[in-house]
This record gives sequence, structure tokens and C-alpha cells, in this order.
Amino acid sequence: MEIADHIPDESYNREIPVSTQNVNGLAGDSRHKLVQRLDFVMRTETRTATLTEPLELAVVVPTLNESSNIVPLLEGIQNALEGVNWEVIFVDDDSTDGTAEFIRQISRAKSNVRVLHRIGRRGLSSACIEGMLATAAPFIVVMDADLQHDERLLPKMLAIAREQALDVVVGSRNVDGGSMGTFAAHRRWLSHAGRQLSQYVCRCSIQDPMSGFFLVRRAFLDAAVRRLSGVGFKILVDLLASAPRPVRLAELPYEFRCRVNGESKLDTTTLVEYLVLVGDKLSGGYLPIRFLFFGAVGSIGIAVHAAVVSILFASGHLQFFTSQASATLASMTSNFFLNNWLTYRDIRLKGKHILSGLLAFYLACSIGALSSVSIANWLYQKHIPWYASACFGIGISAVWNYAATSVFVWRRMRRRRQA
Ligand SMILES: Nc1nc2c(ncn2[C@@H]2O[C@H](COP(=O)(O)OP(=O)(O)OP(=O)(O)O)[C@@H](O)[C@H]2O)c(=O)[nH]1
Ligand SMILES: [Mg+2]
Repeated sequence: MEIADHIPDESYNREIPVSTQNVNGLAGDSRHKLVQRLDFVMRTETRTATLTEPLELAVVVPTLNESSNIVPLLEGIQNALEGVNWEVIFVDDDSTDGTAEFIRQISRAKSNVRVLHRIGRRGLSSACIEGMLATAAPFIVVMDADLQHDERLLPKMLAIAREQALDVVVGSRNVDGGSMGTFAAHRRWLSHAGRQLSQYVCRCSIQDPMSGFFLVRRAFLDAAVRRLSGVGFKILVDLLASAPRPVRLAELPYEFRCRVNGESKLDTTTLVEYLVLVGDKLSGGYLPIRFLFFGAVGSIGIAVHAAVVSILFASGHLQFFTSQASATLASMTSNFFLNNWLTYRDIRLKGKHILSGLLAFYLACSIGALSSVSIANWLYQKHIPWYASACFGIGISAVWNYAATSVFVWRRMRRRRQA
């Protein structure tokens, strides 16, 4: 049964239906409390930009399946920013729990709440960048939706940025008074390692570069935005490493809370993406990231091929031709799944698209293999040494496989998924 609460909105002189039907994991009493809190959010007057009182601060919140956190988050921001002219921009990557629609319903009554709904896209950093670009506010805060960041820090961040003319103010867990809360030991270690690594690319000294809670001055963002990589989770490191000049920065302590509702989106690719980000910054942005991943996966494919041939042929069970054909199929299959998991993680194929993607991948790679053999053979006949001919053939097939599969497997499938 749908729970629809008709919340009177005097400014519109009509009832705004807000459905909490899709709010994840909440039932009975909790849902009732949520409805009351939503009512508070909808009724509370917030200052909105006018000609005499311009917008002062935008809060950009990336969301992926965070429907149960939206109301408490808005409530917290609203309480913290009393007297400030603010807006909040949620950037949602097509959450399956109805987060975007839920926010849209709130937006109909509250003009300072907006949602940027991205379809066929993934990525926390790119979501933050697009959210920051969607506002005209002179100061922008990026914070998570999961209530782990202390919204009471918001007015202090704004005040210190103004008073000391700072570019960036970071909500920090690693300065006096701040804490990681109940963060697991391995996450603390990862955070520490990430901090050490960030020193090589950031244009300032910072204790908590892994923080996802920070304020940035619009003018500073504008100067750095074209150099941003937009890869992965660590948008603050990206921003600090993209600065055209040394950054004027302060850190304010806060205690990192634990997540109560919803699930963490961190996975093993987060670490890989961070390494890619640092590599990209160290190379001055010239690293062809996807191609390098594709190449690394291809090398693993060679190892898979060699292993399968040696097992099947050396064991004496199969002829060389059959062993070779089985190994080719095995390596193409493992390459497809590894590329889908890593190289194209932001546009990953799922569900029924996996099978059609795999078949398209087989086809594209078979054409690549045939061209590689023909070109290498032709060069060899022209008296080019065998190793140079072979390398050239491999190079040609790698470029072909990358170009063809990126267009015909991942991008084409993505377009179909959007249709
Ligand atoms: N738009 C968008 N938001 C994302 C994406 N991945 C994560 N988020 C949001 O980014 C914020 C941080 O994600 P979390 O999964 O909480 O990551 P974390 O805080 O580093 O990790 P935990 O401590 O385990 O919660 C949350 O508001 C997520 O909903 C994404 O791909 N796109
Ligand atoms: Mg979190």
C-alpha cells in the first residue's frame, strides 16, 4: 500500500503529495516518524535567493540508494543553516530505491532542494563535479547523504572561509578534536595509506585528504575544474591536485559517524580508482586510463590462455587445435568479465545485457585476432623479423579490440539500456 502524505504548503496554497512508499528499509513506527520529520522539513521556512538576499551556500550531495537518509539529512542541514541563504543539490545516479523521485517530490514544495538525475552514469567524483557546476553559489559544500558527516560544521566552514579568504575548508577526522569514530581498522589503514600517497599530488599540506566533506570557494573551483580527472571516490584529492596555484586551506575537526541506514558503496574498485587518480595526476592528465586497464586485462588474458593450453594439451587429453580453441574462448570470456568489472565499471553491463555483450565481445575480438594473424604474416613475408611482425600484430589487435569493444559492447549496450 502506498503511503501518501498530503502536506499543506501555504506558499503554494495547495496540497503537495509526498510519497514515502519507496523509502528503503523503513516500516511501521519508523516510517511514521519519518513522515513527521518530513512534515517538519516541508513546513519550515528557509531563506531563498532574492535580488536583495543572494544565494550564499550550496550543499552538493551525491546519492545512490539513499532514500531513507534524505529527510534526516535535510532536517539537519536546515537546522544548521538557519539564517543562511542556501540550496541543496542532490546528484543521483538513477538509484533503484526511488531516491531521485522522492527528492523531486520534496523539490516541488521547496525551491532550494534540487535533484540532478543522471542516467547510465556512475561515479561519486563526477557526480560531485556536475552538482558543483549546477549551482551559482559562491561557496559550495560537498557532503555524503549517509549522515556520517556532521552538518553542524556547515556554518563554521562558511564563516572561516569568508573570514580568512580560504579556497577550501575540510571537515577533518585527523586534526585535534576530530575522530574516525568506529571506523574499522583496515579502513583506518587504507585512509592512512591514501593520505601518504596524496602528498605526491596535492598542492598543499593536509591531514585528511580522504575526507568527502569539504567546502570550496566557487572562484577556486572555476580555476581548477577543467583539470579535474573525475575518477573514483576521492574528489577532494582531485580538486587539490588540480589547483593552478598553492591552495589556501583550513581543516575543522569533526567526528565521523557510522552509517545507520542504507549500504556502503565502497568496493575493491574504489582502491584501484584511487591509484588511477594519483597516476593520472602524476602524469599530468595524459594517462589513457581505460586503455591501460584494457591492456592490463589483456595481459591477464594471455596468462589465462597459456594456462588453459598447457593444462589441456600437456595433460594429453585434447589435440593442440582443440586445446588452443578452448584457451582462446576461456581468455576472451575472462577478459570480458574483467573489463566489465574494472575497465568499464562506470557503465558496467548487468542482467540480460551481459549475454549480448559477451557475444558482441567474442565477435569483435575474433576480428581482432584474424587481423593480427594476417598483418603479422604479411609483415613476416616482407622480411620483417618474426618478433617485430608478431609485436606489430599484437599492437594492432589490442587497439582494434579496445576501440571496437568500447563502441559496440559497452557504449552501444549503454544506449540500449537508456532507451
Ligand atoms: N551519485 C552517486 N553517488 C554515489 C556513488 N557512489 C556513492 N555515492 C554516494 O556517495 C556518498 C558516499 O558513499 P558511501 O558508500 O557512503 O562511501 P563512504 O562514505 O566513503 O563509505 P562508508 O564509510 O562505508 O559509508 C553517499 O552519499 C553515496 O550515496 C555514485 O556512483 N554516484
Ligand atoms: Mg558513507
